[in-house]
Amino acid sequence: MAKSIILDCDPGHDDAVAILLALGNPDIDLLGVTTVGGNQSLEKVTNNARAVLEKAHAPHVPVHAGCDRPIVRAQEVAASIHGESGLDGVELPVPTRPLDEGHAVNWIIDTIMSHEPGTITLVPTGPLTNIAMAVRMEPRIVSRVKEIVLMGGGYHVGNWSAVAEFNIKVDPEAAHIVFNESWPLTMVGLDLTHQALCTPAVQRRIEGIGTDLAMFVSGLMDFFRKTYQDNQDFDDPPVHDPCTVAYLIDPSVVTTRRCPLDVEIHGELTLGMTVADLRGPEPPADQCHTQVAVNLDFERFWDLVADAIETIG
Ligand SMILES: [Ca+2]
Repeated sequence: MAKSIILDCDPGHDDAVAILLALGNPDIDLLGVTTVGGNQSLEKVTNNARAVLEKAHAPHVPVHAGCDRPIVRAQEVAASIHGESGLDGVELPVPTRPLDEGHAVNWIIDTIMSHEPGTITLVPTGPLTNIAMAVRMEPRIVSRVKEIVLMGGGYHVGNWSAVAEFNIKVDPEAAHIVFNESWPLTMVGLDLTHQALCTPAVQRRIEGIGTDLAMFVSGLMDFFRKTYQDNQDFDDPPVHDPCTVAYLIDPSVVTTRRCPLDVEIHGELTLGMTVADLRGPEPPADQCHTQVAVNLDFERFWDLVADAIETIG
């Protein structure tokens, strides 16, 4: 049976690929997309999410806009990586479906509470503001969610500071709330996603699919490569967000290690750092609800992404 997911995102070049992987893989049932201010303003990322669904012939998928800023801190966007629109480098179609009514936080709560317990997986690939707000408004969602698989953080490196990753750094209080609830949580952080490089060979393969959508993805990757070369000292862009969906499709694509995790919210130099306690033997599942992603099966990951783009057509 397909896994039902809610994708909570801030598209974002890599968020766009995560949406496509969720749409194009038969093992995922994308219940809806919720948006959060992050890579760009809420208005822009919400438009981008709708445009990507339109481009992928999936305007039927609901989109609900959520929080437009972090819980405590001033908003900080990633225009240096994703451009002024949040999805620079391609022409975006105009969405045909009106934006769905209802705040994303309410929709997330209502969707989880109206489905059977243990059937919905939350996949956040932006700042964790919406998820933190949802759990504060309706704590019963914690025991009803199957699991959370999020893109964010890292146990060795950062990208928005020496030790903090963007999604966590811009709303560390939200991340602190989400990491400290008891639901099973997998952190797909930079340690893993920096292995998901869109190399020239990968990009040529995607272009080889030959569809308008494949060329759209390639256009996104051209822009993403340039900003990663200019701002992050990478040759090829790491396509972070779809690693979460790939793990849900096939857990063998991503190896994991169970360990206690927490988020630093007081540090002067370490604000937004995800602190993983990797000492000692791996704790048993009943004593530790969090795990980190470690190794990516690169070939299999890009097979899944390419297959999804081809399937969507
Ligand atoms: Ca994202």
